[in-house]
Amino acid sequence: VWVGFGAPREFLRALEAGWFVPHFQPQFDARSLEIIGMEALARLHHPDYGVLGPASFLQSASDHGLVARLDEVILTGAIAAFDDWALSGLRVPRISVNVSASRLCDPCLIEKLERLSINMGFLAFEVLETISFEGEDSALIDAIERVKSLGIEIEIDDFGTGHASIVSLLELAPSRFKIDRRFTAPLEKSDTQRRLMAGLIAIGKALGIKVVAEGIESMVQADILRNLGCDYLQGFELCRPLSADGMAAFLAKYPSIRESRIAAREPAFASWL
Ligand code: G
Ligand code: MN
Repeated sequence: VWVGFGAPREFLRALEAGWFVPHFQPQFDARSLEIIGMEALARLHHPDYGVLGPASFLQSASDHGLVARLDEVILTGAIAAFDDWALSGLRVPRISVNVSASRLCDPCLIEKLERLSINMGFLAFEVLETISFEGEDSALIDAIERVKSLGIEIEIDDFGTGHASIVSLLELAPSRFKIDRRFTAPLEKSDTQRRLMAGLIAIGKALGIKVVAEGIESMVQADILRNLGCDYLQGFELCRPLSADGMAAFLAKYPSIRESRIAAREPAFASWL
């Protein structure tokens, strides 16, 4: 069993050896089922333990003060994959990368982003809702404004589970927020949960913020969310996270998958409302 990196230098060595790579999971338009974006997810390709998710390394990254470094490696890898797909004629409208508060407030971040001297219009940063957005954290708000001015969009991750208030949503004006999968899981069974989801979606509509529902694990959930007016969907049922190469293969065959999904889905049924 994997016990994590004991020392900062072990973690650094793994970073430098290229053990950390982004995997990718698409976000789909809830109506057309077209791919509208792609979330980059950090994975550790461990030579002994195989492919591991953040649960097995985020704590040691944080203990060793290396979360910002990890974020950087994943961002660079995600941009490289995006370029590779484009060279193969596989068009992806946008890539979303998870960004920690420490990375956002790293004074070098903006410099580095500017040095990439590329059009940032295809890039979004996912910021965890558990980061405090309240007034006292003006450094964070400033950092977010600078990131936005480079053309990078902001997405609030795990909406509904952390500290983000409606006031801070107004202040931040993100392009999208992502409703945590704990709100998606009970949709089929509970009328209360469907009404709650309708309310969360209504917050997005009121504020002009697009809504992404996470953790879609059945097409019934996808149908319910579409009928509730949710904009975008992400989850195992639509596509599991895949390596860059795996995603290239998925992208190539997706048009026909999409056709069969559209043909199979339920027509709008108001009874869910
Ligand atoms: O916090 P964040 O939303 O960034 O978490 C993303 C994680 O959620 C990824 O590691 C991914 O593997 C996982 N994930 C993606 N889709 C699903 C899903 O449909 N169900 C579950 N249980 N997890 C998912
Ligand atoms: Mn995320």
